[in-house]
Amino acid sequence: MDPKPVEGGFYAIVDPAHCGGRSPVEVAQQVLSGGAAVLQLRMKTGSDRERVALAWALRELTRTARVPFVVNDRADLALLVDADGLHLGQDDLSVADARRLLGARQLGVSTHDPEQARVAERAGADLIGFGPVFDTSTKERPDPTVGLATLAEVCRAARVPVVAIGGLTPERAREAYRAGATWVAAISAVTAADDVAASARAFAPEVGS
Ligand code: 3NM
Repeated sequence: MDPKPVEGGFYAIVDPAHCGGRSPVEVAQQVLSGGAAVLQLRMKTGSDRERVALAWALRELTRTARVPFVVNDRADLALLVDADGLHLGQDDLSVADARRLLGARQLGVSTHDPEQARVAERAGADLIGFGPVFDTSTKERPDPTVGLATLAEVCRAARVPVVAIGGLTPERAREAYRAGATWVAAISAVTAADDVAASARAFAPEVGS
């Protein structure tokens, strides 16, 4: 069944390195039961076989929940598991090359300053990730923190939806939605929380805006 049409909200990212030592599949289940509107797999370590196995497990869960599933970095993996989208970093495939492989699937690009956001949009990104909005210790070697004012500037200029990312908490999510973000993404504040579902719920815009 196709995913439900969604217009924004909590963009969950599950990274097995940030699940508080728990199974990422169980954490993903909790994230979905907390109403995440999108679920992205991020997995920077481990073997390809482990990555594929986890991607399939999350693909099944998201299909049952009718939530779009996005794979980070890897076009081959996105195609293999029939993901709804691919999220690209600045050093990954270009949007044009990813488009050749993925056709109409959603392509997101991580950007870290207004110029990168403009370039990604011109290149045909369907969605722009922008951050880190606040300090984060989840990402190794994060780019400089951009802050809410620059997030608002990027949201005003963009004609595609913007995902705010980096150091977001439920309280800060409210500010990010107010700054114009369509989506708010978080890793540690949700997947490392004691009550994952409750934390996911607290990121929803109807709670937060
Ligand atoms: N990308 P947390 S910041 C994966 O700036 C990622 O593009 C970022 O984790 C960017 O919610 C980030 O735990 C880490 O801060 C987000």
